[in-house]
Amino acid sequence: MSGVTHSTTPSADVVLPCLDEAAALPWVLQRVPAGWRAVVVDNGSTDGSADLARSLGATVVHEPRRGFGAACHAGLLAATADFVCFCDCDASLDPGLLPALLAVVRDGTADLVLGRRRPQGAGAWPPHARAGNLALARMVRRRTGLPLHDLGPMRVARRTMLLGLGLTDRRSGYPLEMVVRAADAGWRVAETDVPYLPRTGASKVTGTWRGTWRAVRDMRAVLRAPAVVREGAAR
Ligand SMILES: Nc1nc2c(ncn2[C@@H]2O[C@H](COP(=O)(O)OP(=O)(O)OP(=O)(O)O)[C@@H](O)[C@H]2O)c(=O)[nH]1
Ligand SMILES: [Mg+2]
Repeated sequence: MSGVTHSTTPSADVVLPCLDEAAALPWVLQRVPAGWRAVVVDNGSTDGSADLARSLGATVVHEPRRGFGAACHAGLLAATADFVCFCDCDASLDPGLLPALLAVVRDGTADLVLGRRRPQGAGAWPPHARAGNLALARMVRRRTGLPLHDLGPMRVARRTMLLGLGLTDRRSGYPLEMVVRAADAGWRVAETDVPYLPRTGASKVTGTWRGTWRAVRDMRAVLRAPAVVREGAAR
């Protein structure tokens, strides 16, 4: 692996929200593209995730406030690169796929690219989570007019544009709020297929009823919120 960043290689920070993902971290971090920075946002892990991530070369940011959105947003605020990527830290998604997503933003085809999850194997996506996600995607299509099929956590956009969205959700509604506000700001949003693998370690959200219920509650709140018009948010 070379640490040299070639001038044609765009700089990118990969935000990895992390709550007790020590079992998955080695697999995830070794797949972050060479020359890109891994920003692991430790959300109060008690399994040594922060120390492990640091020992594997990642930048570690601490976010004491629990919640997927709190972790993602702390990572966005800590990022410095032109492009920011988001990827779950549970080995369900391969960060090695991110350059293909980034290329779509970089060549000007889209402002935000989402990885559309394509489950690999029976354990990758429980049926209730899949059904819920399909229903959610339908609501998002109706709300935004965007032809989306998934609201996956793997995504890429320009850092300054993401900051301009003024995202406020700090829980499970964060990924949905990002898409809704991007649509309201006139962004072009694209999807790219990505394989979705069974996660490493115990399921916290989609594999549990409590986690799923919380996610649905947070997302309904985002869909009910009135559109926010922000001056200069488009670029
Ligand atoms: N659930 C949850 N995940 C968090 C939090 N903070 C950071 N994360 C990380 O966010 C990513 C997504 O969470 P996951 O638990 O994988 O959520 P999911 O993919 O919907 O569901 P499972 O994989 O079935 O648990 C993982 O890398 C978590 O470690 C938090 O407060 N809650
Ligand atoms: Mg997961």
